[in-house]
Amino acid sequence: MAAITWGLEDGIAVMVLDVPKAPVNTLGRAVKDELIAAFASLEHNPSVRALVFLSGKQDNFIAGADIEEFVRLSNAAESERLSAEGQEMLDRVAAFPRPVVVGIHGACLGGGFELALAAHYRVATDHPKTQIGLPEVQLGILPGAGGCQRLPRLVGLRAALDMILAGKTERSQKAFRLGMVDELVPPSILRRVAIDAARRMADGWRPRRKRPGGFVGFLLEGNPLGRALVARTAQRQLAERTHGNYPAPFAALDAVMYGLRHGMREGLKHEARLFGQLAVTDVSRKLVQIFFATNQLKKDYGIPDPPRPIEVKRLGVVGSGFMGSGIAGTAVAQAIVDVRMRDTDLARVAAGLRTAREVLDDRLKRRRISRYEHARLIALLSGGSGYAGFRRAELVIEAVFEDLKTKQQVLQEVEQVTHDRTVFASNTSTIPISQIAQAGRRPERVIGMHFFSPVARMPLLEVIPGAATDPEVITTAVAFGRRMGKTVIVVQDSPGFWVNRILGPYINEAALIVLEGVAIDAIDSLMVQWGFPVGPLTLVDEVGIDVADKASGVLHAAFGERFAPAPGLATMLKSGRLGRKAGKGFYRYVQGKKKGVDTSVYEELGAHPNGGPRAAEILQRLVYVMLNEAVRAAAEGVVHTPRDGDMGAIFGFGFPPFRGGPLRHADDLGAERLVGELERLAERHGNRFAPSDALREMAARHAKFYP
Ligand code: 3H9
Repeated sequence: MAAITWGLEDGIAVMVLDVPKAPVNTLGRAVKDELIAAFASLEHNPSVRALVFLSGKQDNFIAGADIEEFVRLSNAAESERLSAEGQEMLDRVAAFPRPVVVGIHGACLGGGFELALAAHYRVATDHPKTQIGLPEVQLGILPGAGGCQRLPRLVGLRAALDMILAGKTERSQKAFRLGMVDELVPPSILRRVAIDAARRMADGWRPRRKRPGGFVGFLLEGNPLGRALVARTAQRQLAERTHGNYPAPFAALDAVMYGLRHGMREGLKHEARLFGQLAVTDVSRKLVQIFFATNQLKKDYGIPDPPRPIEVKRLGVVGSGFMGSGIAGTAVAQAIVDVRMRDTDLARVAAGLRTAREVLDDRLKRRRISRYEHARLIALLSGGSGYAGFRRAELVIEAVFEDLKTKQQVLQEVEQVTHDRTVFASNTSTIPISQIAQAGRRPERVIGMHFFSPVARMPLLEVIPGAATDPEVITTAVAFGRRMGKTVIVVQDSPGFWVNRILGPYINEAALIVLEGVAIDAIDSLMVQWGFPVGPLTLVDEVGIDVADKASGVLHAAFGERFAPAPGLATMLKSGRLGRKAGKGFYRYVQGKKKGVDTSVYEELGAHPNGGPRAAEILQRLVYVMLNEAVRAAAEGVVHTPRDGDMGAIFGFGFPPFRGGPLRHADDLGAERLVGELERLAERHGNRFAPSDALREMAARHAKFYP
């Protein structure tokens, strides 16, 4: 079956791309060949006055080049060829002797947008599904089909770098404002408007585009000196953002600047060369694996033969503190459900509703929703000091104080006011779900949904079935988590679940290293260089030292000495040093802003920041202690697959994506090497480093997590 079909409508060739049996259009080799052949045959067709290019998919224009093809590329020369062929195809579009107009509805990304850029006029729908951009650097590559050349020429250097270097995708309204598309229309008239534009262009009309970047753009970008300044600034910002761990944005910057200096032809060649080098890097391979793992997780319910989830239309949230209101606000914003909050007194409920509303205000501010949508969503939020409004809820999430008795009592109250099929989810981070469920009449309807703070921003959700949980309850929790925009992993009901279990030893080790005389910010900055978004001590300040202490107590009780909390943390707690929320932790915070290390903490801990172990040793201790625990927990079945474990760490606390996750990183280091190094660390620093049995066994069998 052909992917491309076309028909002639009154002198306008209307070409439609619809890759058979594929959920989205991609530009794989076969499609490219068809496209080249179609353009070649129309070039010489005298009846064709102009061409309109559309997608036949319902909500997708083109998702880009076929990423599956990259995985099969084995060397830089082959990858360079792929890029050069993509460029040739789009040159054909650009050089088509009659006007080419694209009508864009749905995702128009990567190679898809590069095709649109090669066309002569772009009409896009104003629908939220229409997302336009060049996300390539997020896959560790660069726009390799002319995107690094054509976008800066269309929208100006600064706007193009802003898109390309961050791998940004914009909604069509913003894309229109930036000049990435020429016209914005409702979906129902896209085809007609595109054909009209093609007809007008065939009659000689040409769009008049404003100078990209305006007057300042002209001053800054219209001469080599100005451009060099823009490039230097971009380079500096990239170095700050990536710490040199991600080569793709630097290469993309190089491709853009080279093209502006040496012209389009040479620019394209350089772009293809750099694409070739990037596509076979380990970083790109890891990022592509994450892309596919994310897609697999979207369909995986964590159980065999998953039953249909219950469709949640009404959500009850018990507890209107920071977590409860974050859950409520995010549920309204993302899943667009009716949310009823409940807390013990009305003042708390009012505060919770205000915080929940902030999630919506933020979306309005960032123009993610319109004023009208904002008002409509706010109307979905309500609350009270009783359980009124809970009767018809399909799902109730509790986010009350982290205490078994309190949670059990809430479960009993909720059971009294809801129907038999209502799912009760606990947002506990430490308490076993089966213990909470014991107190209820319907333990099979109880499950854990462990969100991370702040809920609106943190992308992971751990779903934890208890011993008696019904499969339908699992699928309902997973499906609702996805509707809330989360990446969901289903994990075992075991202390700390997955994320806190592997995070615990890492944070604890960081605190021990402070006691050995290393400066707090030195430890954090080392781990940021290694690829984490924030260091361990900043992270614990964010989470709350009281919260971390509670989790650490649970892990210590469950797993013994290797989780023994670092001495000194209890002292910090006693003096009210709870982290960011208290204005002081390892760092000081003034009006919510981090203001450097709170040096008085050293005194409180009895530490002297005057040396301590070397950087390489610190790094090894922090990373290896986490990997050891991750391997142990994975072997216990805390996660179903290594993929879940790695995605949990990447999305849960920002394990460096370019390292692929802790289990993939353990594979890269090799179990034998890990065992050897951990034994050495155990000799010097204590038994907490002793390699787990699981790791020893892997080493003996030369086994890996991934094939
Ligand atoms: C590029 O273009 C390079 C060029 O510059 C130069 C080349 C020379 N390839 O996410 P979904 C699959 S790089 C292969 O669930 P949604 C996806 O795996 C590319 N497969 O749908 C899934 O498969 P399955 C730059 C792809 O509606 C299915 O389609 N482009 C591709 O939630 C459905 O996907 C990107 O990085 C692809 N390009 O979201 C965009 N895209 O059903 C990547 C999708 O077997 N894609 N699939 O699991 C996306 O961001 C989202 O898929 C999209 C749709 C927003 C398009």
